[in-house]
Parts: sequence; C-alpha cells; structure tokens
Amino acid sequence: MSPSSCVGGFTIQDPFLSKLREISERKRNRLILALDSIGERSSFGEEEVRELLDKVRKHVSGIKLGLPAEISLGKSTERVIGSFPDLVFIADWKLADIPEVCGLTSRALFERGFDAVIVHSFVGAKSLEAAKRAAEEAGGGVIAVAAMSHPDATLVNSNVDQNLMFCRMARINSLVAPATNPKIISKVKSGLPDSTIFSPGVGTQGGEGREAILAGADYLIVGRSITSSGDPVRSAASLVTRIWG
Ligand code: O7M
Repeated sequence: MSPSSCVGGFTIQDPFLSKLREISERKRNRLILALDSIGERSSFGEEEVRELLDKVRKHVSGIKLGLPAEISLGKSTERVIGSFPDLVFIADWKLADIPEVCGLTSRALFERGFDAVIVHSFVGAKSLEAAKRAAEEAGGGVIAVAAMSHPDATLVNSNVDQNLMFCRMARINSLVAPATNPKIISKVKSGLPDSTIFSPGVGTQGGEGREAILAGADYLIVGRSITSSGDPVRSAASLVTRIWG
C-alpha cells in the first residue's frame, strides 16, 4: 500500500490515499465505515448521521456513503463532510456508465466534498480514465471495483484479469476486492502488487477481517456489524482491537 505507487510503469501520486494513510496511521486503524443504514432504517436525517459519526470517528478512518445515505442526506451531505475533517469520505455510487457520464458524475461528487469516488471497472478503461481525470482536477481519488463479495457476483468475479487490465490502463491503483473470498484478494494483489485494496463483506456477509488482511487487503469496509448493532461505538472499537490490536 502506497499513496505514490507504480502501475504499468506510471508513478501515481494519490492525494486521497495520502490523506487516508495519514488519518489511519494517526488513529491506528484501517477501518472504513459503510453507511447505508442506521439500525434497520435506510432513511435518516443529518442530525442522526452527525451523532453517529461523532460517536464512532475515533475508531474509523473513513466513511463510505452509499446511495441510501446519499438519497436521505441530499444537499446536507456537503455539511456533514465539512464537519468531519478527520475522516475521508468516499462516494459509493458504483458508477458504471459511458466515460462522459462517469466524468460528469465524479466531478459533481468531488464538488460535493468527497475525497474519492467508486467506479465499476468492468465498464472499461475509458470510463475509469474519465473518473480519474475528474479526480486529478479535484485532488481526489478513484477506487475501482475489481471483484465483489456477494455469492451471485459470478460475472464480475470471473473477469478479474480483464478488470485489472482496465485499471492498469487507467492508472488506477485503489481497488475493491471481497473479504468473503480471500483467494480473489490475493489474485488482485498479485495482479497489481502496488495497489491499495479495500475489502467489504466482513461480519454480516461472513467475511473474516484478519483473513482478508492476510490475503492482501489494506482497508476493511464494514457496515451493518457496526451500524445495526445496539452499540456502534463498542462494535467498531472491538473490531479495531481484534484486527489491529
Ligand atoms: O458490512 P455490510 O455488509 O453491511 O456492508 C458492506 C458494504 O460494502 C456495503 O456498503 C456494500 O455496498 C459494500 N460492498 C459490498 O458489500 N460488496 C462488494 O462487493 C462491494 C462493496 C463496495 O463497497 O463496493 C465499493
């Protein structure tokens, strides 16, 4: 894992990864909270989100805002992001579109204050490049989905080599690979050795954080095991202690 790394002969300076690394070293965890729901609800207000983030901020390095949260928060997302400078904010819209629309959407998300956007890699190098250009203009980052965690992800997971080739072509070295399938994490890491891997699927989906890290994951993305637990602070803190001591 390096904020400046070499992909396909190109050196990549990534302000998003630099910021994330600085925060995670200071907080001594590599945990990204996936905020899709609070308790059982996927509809919530700004105050509720602020309250949750204020409580867990010490134990997490970043927040991945999924579409349910973004739809709930709307324009107030900007205020929430501005209030927590000690967290990175990742927009998880899993963009999968033509290059022009990937670029436009990424630009709009960076204007909203996000540090990084998530794009599907299967759409091809040009779409990834468009998001990457928007990220470079904004001083942000792009994370590409190389493989997925759910049992049905057969199509995307049987094309990992192709997905990685698109990432290499677009000079993207931040990738998503599933904690539910450590073999795929290892495959992604050996395909792009300088990459930074974000691994979802820990806990509720059955993945084991430690196994994911041993396989090559750099950051764990965890949602419901924290947000749906009766005590999100305790859940986040005990996960951090279990994995990073
Ligand atoms: O811990 P959970 O299961 O409550 O949440 C997992 C989060 O990770 C949730 O926000 C999903 O959208 C995301 N995710 C997966 O669960 N599987 C994937 O393959 C990919 C992602 C993801 O974050 O992609 C960017």
